[in-house]
Amino acid sequence: MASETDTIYALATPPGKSAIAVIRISGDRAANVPGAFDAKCPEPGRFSLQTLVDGTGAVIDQALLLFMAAPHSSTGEDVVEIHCHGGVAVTQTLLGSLSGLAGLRLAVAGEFTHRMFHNGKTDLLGVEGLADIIEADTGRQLEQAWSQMRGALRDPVTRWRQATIKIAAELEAIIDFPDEEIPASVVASIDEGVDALIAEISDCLDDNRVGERVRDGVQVTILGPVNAGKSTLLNRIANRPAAIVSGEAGTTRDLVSVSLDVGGVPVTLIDTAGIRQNVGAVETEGISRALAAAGEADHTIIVVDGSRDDWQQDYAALTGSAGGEHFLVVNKTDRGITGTPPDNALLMSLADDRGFDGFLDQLSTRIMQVNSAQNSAIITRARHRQALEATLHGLEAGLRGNLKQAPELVAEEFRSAAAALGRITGEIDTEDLLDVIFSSFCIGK
Ligand SMILES: Nc1nc2c(ncn2[C@@H]2O[C@H](COP(=O)(O)OP(=O)(O)OP(=O)(O)O)[C@@H](O)[C@H]2O)c(=O)[nH]1
Ligand SMILES: [Mg+2]
Repeated sequence: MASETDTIYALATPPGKSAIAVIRISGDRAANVPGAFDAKCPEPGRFSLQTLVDGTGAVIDQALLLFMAAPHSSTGEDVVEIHCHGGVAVTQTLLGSLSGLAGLRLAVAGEFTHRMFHNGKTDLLGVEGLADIIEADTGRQLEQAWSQMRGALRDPVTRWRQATIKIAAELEAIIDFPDEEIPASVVASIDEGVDALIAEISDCLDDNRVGERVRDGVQVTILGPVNAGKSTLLNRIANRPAAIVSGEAGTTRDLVSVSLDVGGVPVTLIDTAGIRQNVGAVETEGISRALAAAGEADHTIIVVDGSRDDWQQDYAALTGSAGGEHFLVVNKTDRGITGTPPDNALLMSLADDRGFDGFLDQLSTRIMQVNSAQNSAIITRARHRQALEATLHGLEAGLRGNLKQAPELVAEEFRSAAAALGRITGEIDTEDLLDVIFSSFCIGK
């Protein structure tokens, strides 16, 4: 990232035409910016309507200016906001003029939030929560992002970290007196404390990845032999003709995906090429994409044509490729069913809509399971999970260690557990993490 002492600016609203656009300026020179347009910098915390003019005295715009003096701003620095009219010429002229001012430069992606973090305005969980608020497409995602901002993970992590540090410190105090035997009561109390921490953290990890799924969405893949009615099912669920349906086997080649909102959980539903042997290069590629999409899925819907003699073999052959939980849809029951379907089969006829409502209920219930387990929805990213797993690893290793013979090794395990917890909130070695996190931000954030 370029120099952290530069004053930075960026359009905070999307480019294009709008009623109002906001340009944000942060840094030591922010308060001088209004003067460059022959306007006055308002009092801190006050809006003021000002006419902004260019070097020749021509009016660029009449805009509301807001000044927030350091440290009472989102970045912790002096911040000026220009709420101007959202025309292309207005914003481009203002941004062009800003680029010509000494000591000012365009912010890089995520730089405002980066300064917010560096100036102690928020921790890493706050930064991630902010990104999630902006990215939220469904109400459930927004609710989760706010609960994250408010400490759903920060609070327990802080508590666990303090408890772990306390245990390590107790041990180190004992190590300072090597000649004395560690009292049994101390050993018991350390073991008890660590056991309790392990139980709580394991419980938190055992959440069926609810938070990550709400944030990232759930992938549902439709898999099956050619002509079984997969594309018909996708269109029925999406309520529009998203995929081509025809009686010709091998109609679908590429993946066709539609986005759905199932009770606030974003769902990507993917239709795939029918699976069959001995086909041309294009269809073979389609089939390998189908199998890859099924492998990655959280839920796979296997659709077979129940009127065909070999549908049970088709089903058996596909279960191994179905990622996540799978369910079986035996379609075309209007033509009769060959053999006895297994108990888990959902009998359906998309020709006359029979069985569709029951199927949809089942699909929603499975996806909503994710939605209803709200209490445990506090891990929203893989990095949280990895850090908690590392914590657990350290605590368990500490517990297994020999407290009497090698207390310093045990203390070291507890220290590493505490460090893993510190990485979640950003108290411990964050530089490498920051680059990963801020790379997902856009300019102006
Ligand atoms: N009789 C009957 N026909 C159906 C039913 N569902 C779909 N079809 C028909 O079966 C044919 C194949 O349907 P598709 O949805 O294209 O099948 P697909 O599984 O996507 O096929 P591929 O893309 O070739 O793998 C079409 O003519 C559909 O109208 C059903 O329940 N009963
Ligand atoms: Mg198809």
